[in-house]
Formats: sequence, structure tokens, C-alpha cells
Amino acid sequence: MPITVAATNGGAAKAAALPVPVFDPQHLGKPPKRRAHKRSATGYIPERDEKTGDEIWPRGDEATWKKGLLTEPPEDETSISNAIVHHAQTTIARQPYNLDDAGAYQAVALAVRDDLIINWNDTQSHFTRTAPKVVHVTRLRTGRALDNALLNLGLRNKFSDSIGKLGFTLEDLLDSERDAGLGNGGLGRLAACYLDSSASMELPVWGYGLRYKYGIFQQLIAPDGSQLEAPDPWLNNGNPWEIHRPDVKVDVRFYGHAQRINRGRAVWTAGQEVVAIANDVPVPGYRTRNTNNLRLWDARPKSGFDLLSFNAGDYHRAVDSSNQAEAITRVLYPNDNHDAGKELRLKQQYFWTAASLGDIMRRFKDLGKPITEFPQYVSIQLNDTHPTLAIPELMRILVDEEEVEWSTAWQIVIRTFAYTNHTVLPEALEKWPIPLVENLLPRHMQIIYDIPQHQAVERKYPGDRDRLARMSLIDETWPKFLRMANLAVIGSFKVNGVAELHSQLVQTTILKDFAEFYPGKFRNITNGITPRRWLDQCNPGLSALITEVLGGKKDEWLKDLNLLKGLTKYQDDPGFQKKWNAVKLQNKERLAHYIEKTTGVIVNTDSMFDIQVKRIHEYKRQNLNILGVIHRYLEIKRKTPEERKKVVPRTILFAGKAAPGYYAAKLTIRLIVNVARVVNADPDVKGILTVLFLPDYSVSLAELLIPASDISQHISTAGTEASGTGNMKFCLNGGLLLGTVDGASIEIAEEVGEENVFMFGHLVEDLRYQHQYHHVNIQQRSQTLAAVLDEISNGRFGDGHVYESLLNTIRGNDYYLISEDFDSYLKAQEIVDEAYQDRASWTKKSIRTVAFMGKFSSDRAIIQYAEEIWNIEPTKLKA
Ligand code: 26Q
Repeated sequence: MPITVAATNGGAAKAAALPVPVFDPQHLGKPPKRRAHKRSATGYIPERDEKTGDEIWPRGDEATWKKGLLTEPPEDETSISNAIVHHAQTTIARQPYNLDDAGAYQAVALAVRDDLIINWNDTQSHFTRTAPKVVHVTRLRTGRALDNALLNLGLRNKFSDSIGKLGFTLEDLLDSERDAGLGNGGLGRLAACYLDSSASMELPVWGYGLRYKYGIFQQLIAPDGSQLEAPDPWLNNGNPWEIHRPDVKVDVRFYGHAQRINRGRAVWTAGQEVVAIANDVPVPGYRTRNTNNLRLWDARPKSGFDLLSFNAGDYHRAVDSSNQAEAITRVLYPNDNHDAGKELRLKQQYFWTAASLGDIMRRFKDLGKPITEFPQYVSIQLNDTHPTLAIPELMRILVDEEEVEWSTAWQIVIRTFAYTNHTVLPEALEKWPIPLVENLLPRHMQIIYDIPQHQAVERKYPGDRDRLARMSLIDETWPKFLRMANLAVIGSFKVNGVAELHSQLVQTTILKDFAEFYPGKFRNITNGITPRRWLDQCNPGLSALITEVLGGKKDEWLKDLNLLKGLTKYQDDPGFQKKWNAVKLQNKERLAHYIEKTTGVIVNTDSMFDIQVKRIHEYKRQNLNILGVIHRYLEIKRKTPEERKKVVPRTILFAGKAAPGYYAAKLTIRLIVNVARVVNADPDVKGILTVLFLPDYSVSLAELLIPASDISQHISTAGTEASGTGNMKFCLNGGLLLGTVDGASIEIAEEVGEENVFMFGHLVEDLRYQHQYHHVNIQQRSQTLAAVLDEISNGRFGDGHVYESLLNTIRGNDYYLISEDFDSYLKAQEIVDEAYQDRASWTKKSIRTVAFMGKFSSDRAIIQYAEEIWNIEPTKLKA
């Protein structure tokens, strides 16, 4: 549930030095207070000599201080190995003969972190002085940090050498790092790509998130093929990347009573009080000293524990409040585009927004600017609706604490927030029961009722009651619901979707009334991915080959991805094609090795690797894929041994997690696993068809799978996948795209050329009406599909009854329109098989695909946000 909060520096302040406090009698808040030395949450603001402008050293002997200060990261081999040995010996207290890979990883990570911290401190002090803009991104799916940090710092080779001298290999140490699984699917990973790009593009951006004790669950597959979930204790061995900041904290209240006093103000008291404690993670930019900050909040009790109960022998009661506080950041909700309307989830959302806003407000006040200038220094990007409570929370701070008059406060709010929508699926549009919100956040509910939304609509469309009802913040059902998307739109100055088609759908379906009401508020910013992680880091072979032919300057093309167009010069060159294919084969072998090690299955690396990896969801239609696999299997079985020799061999790989409460998605996994079992055990198809479900999909597994794909599948029902970013990752690694006309796949096809992608299926225009209930006659629609469904019912892949509900959703309502697209899907697959047989032409498609992926760099996307929404400019930290 990412939030992106951009604290922006307005036009005038862009070039300003340390801002001078001004008390503006016009402004309605309290006068800002100045202390002699301020230690703001962003860093230290030193006093300056009035005449010379020099910093005044706060205490002690300046020369002694300066001598001890590290100003440059150690970059030669000896200082690198010294730093590693030093951390092994002191920080983690191990002797060299007692150091395993896990310990060595910690020591190396700490040595790298030392480098990051120097840059990070300097960047944050620089930002504090120049009063810049901050972006906050949450619920991250960052994956591993070590390789990324080494590549961005340009120190990978040097560290690799030093590590080698100490008797370890960098690869083994990289492998012993655990993924930070602090997010679900695309939304969380997008936020991580945007953080990487904002640091690399030297934009002053901050991330905010929750420091879950348990990240996304570990997925296990039971003997019957069903998904089991186990906790992910990713912090068990410590996290070398975070800096614990017990001095940076924000009080957060829940429940209690809100008593109105005067002029729209209220006093909110009693209830549960907890403290948010900061943990900072440095985010290094690529080949720049700029290092941004990701601040992760931990929940702690406000007042230790209850000593009275403890002394009376009631231990449970004594620690109860402390347990309840810590429960808030204990575990990530594993839902992706799927409802989980639980109170604890809303509590997490508020905790996160209140802590982050409290922090932003404190940093703003350190600038000493009048409160009315808040939007000139701060803009807050709501990444999906999950942080929308930030809107009433900012109102609460302004009206109740800063004593700003209501309508002035609302003007500040609506010039501060912008909102990105990431889904049009009805089940993923957040709404919360009013009684629940009222109980948890009584003051916020008052504020929401006070927003004059009703009057504004009534003025423009007098008497249009249906429109009033649709645009209301409250869904008047029983119980009533609070509509988070409506609140986000009303409280924001810009609203964007994440791909062209999606942005259009947002404006013509779910937010149609608002698009009419606020012309000019809506726009599109197509998603992007960071080429540092999704090409250089995950596919070093391809990265090296590209660098070789583009003139040896990796730094250049990795920061300007449009330069990949230069590859077209070599697209027909047999020598280059050979090297291109050799890299692909190597990546396939690397994956085959992993598969053999983890599943025992040996795969044919001469076969076409066909991959679909993403969250398991009915709209993403893994079902369509597995039904197609069954059809392929039956077809091969019908052939004679001679005919089978002509079949293009395929290895079909699936991976992805299902939300633990999503029955239909879990059933899909079970079907895939059981089809795989039958197919892989059948000697008739050996070497021709292999099917696998790889458990526990993660960022690290994605980094292994994506570079190995010949083709990848992005086959959502048209109009349901907002953008997709997996499609971009595969194409950037030279895997061709098999997809529906949906999300960003449409723009990929436009960029790389229709002749280089395999598109099929109905268009969104054909399908819109279909989403209403209608009974499907499968036999009439597709006989091949009917036959496949019968095979499952008849027990070919284990007890058919198990899959009854899955089959019935297709035979019955078929909401995601599998039967509409099945035949055209099979046709597309035939075309893929044919195309693969002409290897030179296939390789050319692969090269051209990579060459035209420049648009999908997250650098482009983040610059668009900076220019079109936040109005910020790069703030480079000088060497
Ligand atoms: C819904 C109701 C109540 C509580 C939570 C939710 C909920 C949870 C997760 C709603 C949505 C999500 C996740 C959405 C998501 O990951 N969307 C994906 O965002 C990507 C980045 O923009 C896109 O590329 C994907 O197309 C989109 O599915």
C-alpha cells in the first residue's frame, strides 16, 4: 500500500539557502519558534556566522572533530577489507575462524552501509539547508539491498576482490541476504523502483513505510498441491541496512472521544496512545552521491508497561498495552487487489499516515515558514487510497493544533495532496464501514462530515440526486461506508492513472463524475521500472553485452535508457545474435540449476521457456494459461511418436502467491501443481513439455526467472490490469511478450512494434457489457475449452470434485471471460511456436524489443511526476 509523499520546495525556495524564519501576521497559526541549534529529523542545521556565512561549530574543538570525520567512503582494496574485518571483529563480534557466510554478509553489508551513511548524511544536511522536496513511498517490495548498493556506488568489483581475499565469494554472500518483503505485488515494487530513480535523478524524495516484523508470508506447497503460509521473520538475524532512530518519534492516538469546541475545532482525548519510532534506510542513487531516505515506523507503547498490575502478580495485564501497541506493525496484510477490511489494517494505515505527517510537519516547521506556505514546501503523493487518511489528518493538525481557520486549512490540504490510482477492480476499491472508522478515529470522521462536498456538487448540478449520491464520500448502504477513492480525489490537486488505457478507464468509469466535475485534474503517468535492478543487477551477462556494443559506457545507457535504440544497428548481425543467444542460454542454465536444486526436476534448456509469474488472481487469468497447458498436453498425447518430434519443446513456469483468504486463487495453484505432476511424470511428453509451479515467488526469484524467459505471459482480461510492470521487466531482458490488449502492454507493443509481440483476445470495448451477469454456454463458445474442463472434472489431474467451484465460475458466470478469449489464446500460442522455429527472426525480435524499452525506465516516470505534479527540480549533492 504505497503512499508517495512529496514534500516540495516551491518556486521561490528552489535556489534558496537556509530559510530565514518570518512571522507573517496574516497567517492564522502560531508563530514559529526558533531554537539556537536545531536537530531536525532531516539533519543538523548549523548556525552561521552573520558576516562570513561560515558554519559555526557547535561544541568542542573543531579541528579534533574534523580530523575524525570520515568524508569519503574507503575505495581501495585494503581499506575495504579492513572495514569488513573491523565490522566482523567488533560490530558482530566474530573471530575470523568463526565467520560463516551469514556473518560475512553482515560484516560486508555494514562496511557498505558505512559508505552509504556518509553520503546519506551529507545529502540530508544539504536538503535541510536548501529546504527541498521529499517523496514518501511505502509498503515496499525492495528485495535484497547489498548488490544494489554495490552497483550504485560503483564498488562491486572492488568489494568482490576484497571479499575473495578474505576467502568468501560475493555471490554466496549475496545469496545469504534475505529479501525485505515489506509489500505485496506491483504496487510495492513500483514504489521501490521510484525510490531508486528519485535518488538516481537527484530528486529530493523521502520514502515512508511500516517496519513490519513479519513481511509477506513464505509460501509452501502441501503434498496435495495447495498453498500453505508460514511467517517471514525477515528481521531475525538483524537488518544491517537500517539505522535505528529512537530520538525520532511521533505520538499517535486511536479511539477516545472528540469534543467540538469552536470554529470547527475539536479536542481529541483518551483512547489508546502509541509511539511511532523511526528506522532509517539509506537509498543510494546510481553513480551519484545523492542518497535518499526511507523511514520505516515501528509501533511501541507510550508508557512501557503497567507496574501496578505487575506488582500485583498479573503479568499478562501488565504487558497487555505494550503487546497491543506492538501488534500494529507486527505483520503485513498479504492482500493484493483484494479486500481485507479488518480493523487492524485500518489501524496500520492511520498509524503510518499519522507518523509520517507528524514527521513532515515537524520538518516543515523547522524551516520557520508561515503555515500557509506549507504547499509550497510540501506535496504529498497518495499512492493508491491506502494512505488517504492523511487528508483528514492534515486537516486535524491544521485546525485543532495549529489553529488555522477551517477554509484556509482546506485550501492548504487541497494544494498539498496528489493521488495515483492503481486499480479499477471493484473488489479492490477501498471502503471502510463508518461505525468502524467512527470508533477508531472519531475526530477524523467529524472532519470528513464537515467537508462541504455535498454543497459543491449541488451548486454545479442542482437537483441531480443520483450524481450527488455517486460523488458522496459516504456510501449510503447499511452499514454506511466511507469511500476512500472519493476522499482522495476531493482532497487532491492532481489524480493520475498508471498507463494510458487505465487512465482513460479511471476517467470514464469509476471516477467519471469527478473527471467531469474537475476538468484538468486528471492525467496519465505510465509506470516504469529501474533498469539498474531489472537489467544490470539481474542480468549481468546482457548488461555487459549491451555495454560492449554501445561503446563501453554503462553509466550512460543505464541513466538514459533510450540509448538502447543503438542496439538496432546489430539486430541482423549473426555474430551479435550468437552472443545475444549465448547470454539467454546462460540465464536459462542458471535457472535450470536452481530448479533442479529446489524441485529435483531437470528441465531442457533447449526448450522455449514460457513464464507467467505474478500474484495469483482471477483477473490475471493464470487459469487461462493452465487450461491452455492442458490442451497442449492432450494435443501432444494424440500425436504419434514421429509427429511429436516436430513439436516445439516448452518449459512452462508459474510462480506467485495467493492471498491466504482468496479461495479461488488458492485453488488455481492447486490445479497448476497437479497438472504439472501428471505432465512431468508422463514419458510421452518428456523433453517436449514440462510444467512447474515454483514456490515462494519473491523479488529474488523474479531476478532469476525474468532473464531466462523466451516468452512471458500477461493475459489479464482487457481493462483489468492497471499497468503491470512484470511485462516491462521481461521485455527489458529480451523475453517476448504474449499478452492481451491491456495495461502497459499496449504501450509496449506501440514502442517495440506490433510485429515483435504476440497479442490476442477481445478489446476492452468488446468486453465492457460482458461484466454483467450472463450464463455462458461453453460448448457453443469453445468446444476445445469444454473438452479441457471435462478432463479436469473427470479426474485426469486428481479428484475432479476439488476443482468444481473453479470450473463452475467458468461454466457459470465466467466473470473474467476465459471462454471469450480461449480460442484466440490458443491461436496466439500456435503463432508463438511457429515464430520460435525461425531462430534468427526470433532473436531479432528479442533485440528489437530490448532496444525500444527506453520509455519504461522509472527515471522517465519519476521525472514526469517531478515536473507535471510536484514541481520540483533535482538537488545535486556536490562531490
Ligand atoms: C483493497 C481493499 C481493502 C484493503 C486493501 C485493498 C488493496 C490492497 C492491495 C487494494 C489494492 C492492492 C494492490 C494493488 C496493486 O498492486 N496494483 C497494481 O499496481 C501496479 C503498479 O501501478 C500495477 O502495475 C498493477 O497493474 C496493479 O494491479
